[in-house]
Amino acid sequence: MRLSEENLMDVSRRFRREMDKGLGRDTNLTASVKMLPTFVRSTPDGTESGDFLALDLGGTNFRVLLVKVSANGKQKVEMENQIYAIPETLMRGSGCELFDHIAECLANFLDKLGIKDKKLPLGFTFSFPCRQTKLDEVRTGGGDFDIDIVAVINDTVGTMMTCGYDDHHCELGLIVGTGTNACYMEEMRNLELVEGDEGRMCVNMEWGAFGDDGALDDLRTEFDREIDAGSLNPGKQLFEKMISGMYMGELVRIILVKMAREGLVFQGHTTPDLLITGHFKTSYVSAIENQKSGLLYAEQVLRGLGLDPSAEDCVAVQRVCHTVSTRAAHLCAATLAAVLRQIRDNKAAERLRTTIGVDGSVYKNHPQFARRLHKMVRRLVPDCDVRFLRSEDGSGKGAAMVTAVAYRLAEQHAERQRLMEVKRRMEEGMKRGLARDTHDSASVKMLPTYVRSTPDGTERGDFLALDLGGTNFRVLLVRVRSGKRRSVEMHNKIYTISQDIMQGTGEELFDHIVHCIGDFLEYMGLKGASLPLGFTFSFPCHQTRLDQGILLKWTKGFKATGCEGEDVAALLKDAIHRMEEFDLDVVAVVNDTVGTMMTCGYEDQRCEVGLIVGTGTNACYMEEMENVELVEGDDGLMCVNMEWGAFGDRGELDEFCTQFDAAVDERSANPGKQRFEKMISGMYLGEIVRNVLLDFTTRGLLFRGKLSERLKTRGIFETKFLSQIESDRLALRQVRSILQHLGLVSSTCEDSILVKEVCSVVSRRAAQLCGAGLAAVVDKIRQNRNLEQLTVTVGVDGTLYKLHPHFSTIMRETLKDLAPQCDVSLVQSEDGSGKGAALITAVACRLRDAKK
Ligand code: 0WK
Ligand code: 0WK
Ligand code: BGC
Repeated sequence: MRLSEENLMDVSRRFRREMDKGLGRDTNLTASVKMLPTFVRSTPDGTESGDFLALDLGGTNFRVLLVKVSANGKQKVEMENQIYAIPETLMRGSGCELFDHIAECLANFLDKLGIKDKKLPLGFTFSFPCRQTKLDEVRTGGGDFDIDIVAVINDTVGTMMTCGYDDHHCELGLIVGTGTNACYMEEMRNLELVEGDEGRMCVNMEWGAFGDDGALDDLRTEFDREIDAGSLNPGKQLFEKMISGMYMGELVRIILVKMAREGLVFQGHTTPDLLITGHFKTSYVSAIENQKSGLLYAEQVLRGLGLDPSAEDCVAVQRVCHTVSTRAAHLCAATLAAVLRQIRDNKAAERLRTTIGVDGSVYKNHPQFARRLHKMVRRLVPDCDVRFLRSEDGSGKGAAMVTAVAYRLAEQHAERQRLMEVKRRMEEGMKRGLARDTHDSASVKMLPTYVRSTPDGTERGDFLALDLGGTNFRVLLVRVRSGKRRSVEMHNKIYTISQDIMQGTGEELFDHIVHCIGDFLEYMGLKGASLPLGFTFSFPCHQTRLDQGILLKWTKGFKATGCEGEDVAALLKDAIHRMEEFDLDVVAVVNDTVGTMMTCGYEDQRCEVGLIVGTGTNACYMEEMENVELVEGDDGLMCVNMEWGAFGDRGELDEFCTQFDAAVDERSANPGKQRFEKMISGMYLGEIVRNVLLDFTTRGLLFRGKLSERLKTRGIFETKFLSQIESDRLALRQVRSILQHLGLVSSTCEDSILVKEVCSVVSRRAAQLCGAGLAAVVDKIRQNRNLEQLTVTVGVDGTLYKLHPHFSTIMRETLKDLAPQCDVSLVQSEDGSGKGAALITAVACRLRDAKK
């Protein structure tokens, strides 16, 4: 029974070979160590939350658990559990009776907690060898069970997950209890039984069966053979029978019987009790090995078995216990060493740093066993830093974690499916807008902009630019220099556009614009100058040439009369004539997305997309002329202003709209219009949050159900509050000060947490929808050019994109996930679209002068 280090190294090598056989598609069936795929692919990432049920069957105790996982900033897990007996008769009776009993225990538990009506997801720790083809399916040896649960896992997997929750290095799970087994995270490329090579999956090794093919016969002793012969499953689980708690005590007993019969102990006497299987409990072994009280304890046990032991007998018994448990610990260390080498080699690491989650009554109640195991592992694999982490919460917590992760992944998958569908519908909407036959009925208008080329560096001159439609109205003077020292110098002044002017008459609006221009020219000492002008007019305009734009409809709260259906360039010229102070050459009317693309394109030639996420949202991009059916000609490119804010106006997004979106739309200035914009842009996010908070308060989930008058006020929850509340730097108490500003003086800490959660859900959805829309755009450009991989730059502007702490990151992640064949750089525009409008004007002037 004593195994040298050389023996153990040899066992370790044999076991590694068995692992390879188990992993191999062709060799798995004959392998003794089955290396079973578990379909557990990821460990908790801290975002899991919810209530989960868990069953823990297969160890000493059968447990039913309720596990509450919360993820408010600091993840927390609360557990309630109840132990139920599994009578021997049921363990050996019919499967149906066993599962009926389990169901009764579950029902009893739910009753006790008064949660019988709640349909909670359940994770089932079923600690027996199971072949799985997916996480929630099992096929046990001899008979099929198919029950509706979210996850079925082995106790080793549950233990790894339980420990992995506190130590992210944990990638192995070890059980040394009634039985023994281990699992670890294996590279998918090595798992031939499962499709795919990416990432890792947890493998339940079922190492208890090591040696069932004779691999350990030279090491198994006559005592091991006797145990096996007397067991319920002779020839099976041979490694387990050399190690685990179900057999350790029995091994000692059989050895003592032999020694007694050979007169080596108890003066050659045996007793009926000593001859009965199972009468020398495994728990005796560790107690007898105890340095201080072991011998005394040995005497008590032996007297309990009807023996009259001498002091030497007790020492002999203690030595036998030491030998049996040491061999068990060392054999366990040998197989663990093989697994550690596998992981180290998988990572091609010089040194492996890892953690093993451990559970089981032998490991926990037999301190010498644990110590010997640690020591031998470190001797067998000196190039691995191994931490052994005792599982204090049992594998039930791990099962709940697997369920929570499965739920999170299922939710993420469903979310991704939804976003993929949004992308697909946007692609469809783009094609409808581009096509002559379907353009009129299309929601995404895909408006030709007559911007066909980007600056070539020869542009020069002074240009005026107006930037209307965002938060600020700007008048700019842009000085463009060409040649080697080409540069763009800008001077600008911001003017306000009051609500009255936004919603007054068109004449008042354009007179105000011209008044601001006059003020700016004076401020710049350019009174009476006649400069070419580029007009960034950030509303949907139908253009048949660059210097004209028929306003299709107002958005973003503008409602000035007498403008829709009119050429805004003409309206501007009329106002200039009315003013009679200066004359301007209106050369270009451009959308802010186009201006933004141009501004960024001046520095980065790859910039072919413009995106605005501000008061409103929209995008433009360079489309193949042959696809722009509204404009004659098939050569080259033209920038298309998508006006994607209107996506959904024909019901494309109905199933993604919530009651809160409907409430915001109904009370907006343009109900039924700009549905995509109303789910994304700064003008509406605050309102969506306010409506959610109203609903939660009415349902008593917030502010103790007390509505404040201020919270009922439309527009009171500004979108900037979302950016503030979600900023990681902002402590909860500052959230409360924003709530107090909203008249919610008695809000609690919990209220602040929930408000923060609502804000992040609303902004996250907005960023994801934007990412899905952008994925459709860049993939369209890639497909236009039949490219496997596209590299492109997107120029971005808008307050929401610039100020929100997480918007850009979430949008970028969604874009990457939904358009993996596009390498997209998102470049924030620092100079605004006015510069872009001036550059477009400069190009138009260059082309015009070239014709003269
Ligand atoms: C506690 C775990 C359980 C596992 C048991 C093994 O929660 O899933 O089966 O440890 O140890 P045993 O009870 O067999 O000693
Ligand atoms: C700055 C641009 C302007 C655009 C605005 C959008 O210069 O053309 O309309 O961004 O962002 P917002 O001001 O609506 O947040
Ligand atoms: C307008 C677009 C504009 C976008 C961003 C939308 O409401 O329809 O023309 O590009 O807002 O400002």
